Amino acid sequence: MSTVTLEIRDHIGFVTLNRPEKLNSFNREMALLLQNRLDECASLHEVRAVYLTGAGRAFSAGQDLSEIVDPEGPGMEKVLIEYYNPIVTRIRNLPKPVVAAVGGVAAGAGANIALCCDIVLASKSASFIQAFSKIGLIPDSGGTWFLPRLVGWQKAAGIAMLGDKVSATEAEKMGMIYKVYEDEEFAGASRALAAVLAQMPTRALAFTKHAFNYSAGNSLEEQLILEDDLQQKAALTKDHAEGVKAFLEKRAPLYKGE
Ligand code: T3D
Repeated sequence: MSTVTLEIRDHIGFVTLNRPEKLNSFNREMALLLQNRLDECASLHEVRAVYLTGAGRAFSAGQDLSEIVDPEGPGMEKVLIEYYNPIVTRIRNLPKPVVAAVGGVAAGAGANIALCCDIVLASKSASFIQAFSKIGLIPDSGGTWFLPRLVGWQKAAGIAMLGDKVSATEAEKMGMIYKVYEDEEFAGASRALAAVLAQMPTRALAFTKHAFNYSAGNSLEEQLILEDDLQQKAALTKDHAEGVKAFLEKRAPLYKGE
């Protein structure tokens, strides 16, 4: 069985981290395969939303620590450059919404890969752990960039330095994630949300994502110019024309991601 599976249904690319016996911790094979799966989702027109999740009781426990102590293993420098930085960059640049469906523990790089997704959903029993400080490391996979922006400097510093286990409910309260669902509702509700995204005007969502990516580094003036540029592109899409036409005809729009 593949360590990262991709199944396409109803315009959603279901990407599943699949080493449940190791809590979906990343070894080389899984990290490179996730990159390939994300590339497939980016390039296939039929995929209009991505649903990233973990098999079994974890989203992901981050780096497979047994690989790190293996003398034949990749070593620290390679792990970031070959594994995690390309994963985070791919998720942020993927021109479609990426939903992280966190149904269990997300630790270390696993937590930060979830947090770099566009919309993070969690089951009530899930948790997020910046496990790095416990083993003498710093938050990677974009953790030092995303966390302060999501929850503010103080909360981010506490969570990163203490390595606290943050429950899904706390994470939702502090704005770290979008929504928590009761465990028994989680699978259905999170897939339903991805299904809604997959029926939306995909290119407008991609432009929105692009604008968000740049907002952290841009001045207001620069951002207004970027919005103008992207809005002009959005205005030329078939989905925009369909949205306006459907509104005037008092019917539901039928978007095609074009
Ligand atoms: O050099 C570098 O490492 C740079 C890269 C950094 C990126 C990172 O992600 S660093 C952070 C790495 N992750 C961690 O430190 C988390 C380690 N795991 C845990 O703290 C705990 O497993 C959890 C809090 C996530 C879950 O705890 P619990 O009690 O629910 O499960 P468990 O019993 O600890 O784990 C179950 C199995 O998964 C167990 O295997 P076994 O004994 O049944 O054969 C455990 O060893 C394995 N496992 C869990 N996490 C990892 C792992 N195996 C390898 N690597 C892991 N990260």
